[in-house]
Amino acid sequence: MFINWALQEINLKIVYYGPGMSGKTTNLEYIHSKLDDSLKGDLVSLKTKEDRTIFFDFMQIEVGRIKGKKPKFNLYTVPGQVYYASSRKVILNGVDGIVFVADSQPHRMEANVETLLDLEKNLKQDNQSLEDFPWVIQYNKRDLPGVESIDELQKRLNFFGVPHFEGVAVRGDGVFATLKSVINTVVEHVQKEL
Ligand SMILES: Nc1nc2c(ncn2[C@@H]2O[C@H](COP(=O)(O)OP(=O)(O)OP(=O)(O)O)[C@@H](O)[C@H]2O)c(=O)[nH]1
Ligand SMILES: [Mg+2]
Repeated sequence: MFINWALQEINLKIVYYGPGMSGKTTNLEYIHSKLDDSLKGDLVSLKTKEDRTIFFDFMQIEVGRIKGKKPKFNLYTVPGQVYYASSRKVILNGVDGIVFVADSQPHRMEANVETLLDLEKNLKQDNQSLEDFPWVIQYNKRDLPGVESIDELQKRLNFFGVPHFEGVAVRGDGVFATLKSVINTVVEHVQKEL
């Protein structure tokens, strides 16, 4: 969190985290395509020619007020591919809330679990933990055949019982429900600190 007292602005950082190809960038693209121009900045994406995120995607949105101050939410995605571990660490710096975008396909279960452990490890280095951090889960790609059941995903990934959402990010299903939930969770957390 960063407060600009002169402008009465609160900057909050939300990071979309998850394994490679789970749909993190697709979430931001959908949000960007639907929000009114007055509420959003440009979507900045750094991608390979195969459309994989290299460093991060970034956009800023403005919604509501917290104790008279204008909150600006800075949305980032991390690159999910295993070898971008150090980028993920850098992007997590100063994070206020996380959306974990899981891939619902059974063959990605292991990647989901590993990425969640990678996230917890990175938070720990910053003296934080998923146990008491504002975060939510999106089970994405629910449109694909043979996806894992929500029960099973919950058992394997949601060990702290955080809010969870089903998503079909390519169609926008669940994208705003997830965003609203993480924003509410972050705002609740921040209000206690102000
Ligand atoms: N069928 C289906 N495909 C999806 C869905 N969401 C995303 N995709 C596709 O999955 C692929 C990867 O999506 P991205 O949003 O680039 O994934 P990412 O998590 O940003 O991947 P990295 O940047 O490599 O970590 C793209 O081809 C998307 O169109 C979904 O809900 N259903
Ligand atoms: Mg991406």
